[in-house]
Amino acid sequence: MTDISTLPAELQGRILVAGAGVSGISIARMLTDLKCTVVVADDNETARHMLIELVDAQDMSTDRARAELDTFSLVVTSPGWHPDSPLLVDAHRHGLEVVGDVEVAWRLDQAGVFGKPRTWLAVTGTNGKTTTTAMLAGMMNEGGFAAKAVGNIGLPVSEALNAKERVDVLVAELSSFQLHWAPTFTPDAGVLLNLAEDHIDWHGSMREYALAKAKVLHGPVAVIGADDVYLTELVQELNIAGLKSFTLGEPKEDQLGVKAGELVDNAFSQQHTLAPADGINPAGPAGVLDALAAAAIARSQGVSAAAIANALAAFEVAGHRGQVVATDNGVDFIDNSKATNPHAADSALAGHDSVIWIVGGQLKGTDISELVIKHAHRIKAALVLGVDRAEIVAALKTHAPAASVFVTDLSDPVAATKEIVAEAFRLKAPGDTVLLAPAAASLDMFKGMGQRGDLFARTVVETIEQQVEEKG
Ligand code: UMA
Repeated sequence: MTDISTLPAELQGRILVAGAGVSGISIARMLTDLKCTVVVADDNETARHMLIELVDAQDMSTDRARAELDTFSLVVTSPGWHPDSPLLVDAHRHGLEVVGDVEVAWRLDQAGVFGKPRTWLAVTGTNGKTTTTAMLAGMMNEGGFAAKAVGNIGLPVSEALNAKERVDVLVAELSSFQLHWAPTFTPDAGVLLNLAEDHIDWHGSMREYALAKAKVLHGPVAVIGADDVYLTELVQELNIAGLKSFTLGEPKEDQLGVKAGELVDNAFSQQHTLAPADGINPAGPAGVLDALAAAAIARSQGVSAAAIANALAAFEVAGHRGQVVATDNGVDFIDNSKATNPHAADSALAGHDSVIWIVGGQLKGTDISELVIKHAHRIKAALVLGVDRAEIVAALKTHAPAASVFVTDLSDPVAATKEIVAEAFRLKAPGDTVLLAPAAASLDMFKGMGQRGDLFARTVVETIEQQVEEKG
């Protein structure tokens, strides 16, 4: 059993865990397993009570925790907590350190609490994080490492550290929130894929958001997407030593890229061919970029070209990231519910000539105008839903006047989806693509982007079945 006096000093006192969600449960469990004294605070009483059924911790309301701040030695916040939350603001005022679950797991791992410290490979960026993380975990496993995809992808980092079977390599998908709360976290290798406006309402500005993400570049291996102008300018300013990058073009020195249809590593070896660019799942430039990013980090850890090629051949993209969910009379229906910001919707819209675009939800402080201007020529119709619909309709009227615009004011997820899908069927003609790529988060109406995509797919399939029945 761990002797508590060997833990970092801030973990020896009474620890306040803010949030009883996925991260809160996992970090509270890890800390109580180490015999730390843990109190969990959450605005939601039911969530708190569920947590203490699972974990040997005390729970209290957020207000009470605020009143007792003097009794704590550290606050471990869940990533979704806004830095302006009264509890966190007061904690700072009391001189208490506030960190996230990733930071705590990292400190404990570095202190040797779980045996030999693990290898941490960090993946972040505005889009493509989950796919890249999953690809990289596949490559590391294929290369003979005991690796696991953790973090924002769903499995909390602390759970992987606590797992019975030792995980040697943590392939961590990290959100800007998690990085914001991880002040000293330094991965062995990190990749920043791309940067576009997202979560501005949380971070306060694009720059703060970008700087949080850039924390993954502070370790011995740092990789960025070279085709992203904002990102390349930012890293020039940050002056990061030994930077490597990846591009869809032919690789220059210190780059991975594409040459004669092959992914080529010219960063960790010289013009070394890794795998064919064709056939990568998901198809299209975004998938190739994710594969290059994952390959860069895998190569930095010594994974062979053959292992990378095998992992890519076996890789299948997770749901809601651009699957064709149905085809009807020459019209593809595509579920890219994962496009929760304009940057992701940009990749989803690219490549289609005539789109019936299902758009809307929570814009999170981002501006959709640029996206509408860029794709105006391909938007045949826009079917708009969600809390920020007025702003989206205004952008469409100004920047895509030729597009027909339909708006649903319904907020019930099933009813709104039915209305939108019925309109799509009314408008569609052979050659069109009906694309769910909302450029916005889903939580104003749906349980998450998964439910939004599932409802869309189900409603489309049911409509087609109904039409077949009516004809038959
Ligand atoms: N809460 C309060 N007061 C607040 C805010 C939250 O009491 O002011 C409570 C809620 O009642 C709830 C808990 O805190 O019980 C939720 O905490 P959380 O929002 O941090 O969510 P978790 O369940 O801990 O999940 C988090 C990530 N969520 C967010 O970053 C919002 C999950 O990413 C991640 O998979 C999980 O940790 C494990 O690491 C999800 C996500 O949406 C997928 N991420 C964003 C994205 O991908 O865009 C960043």
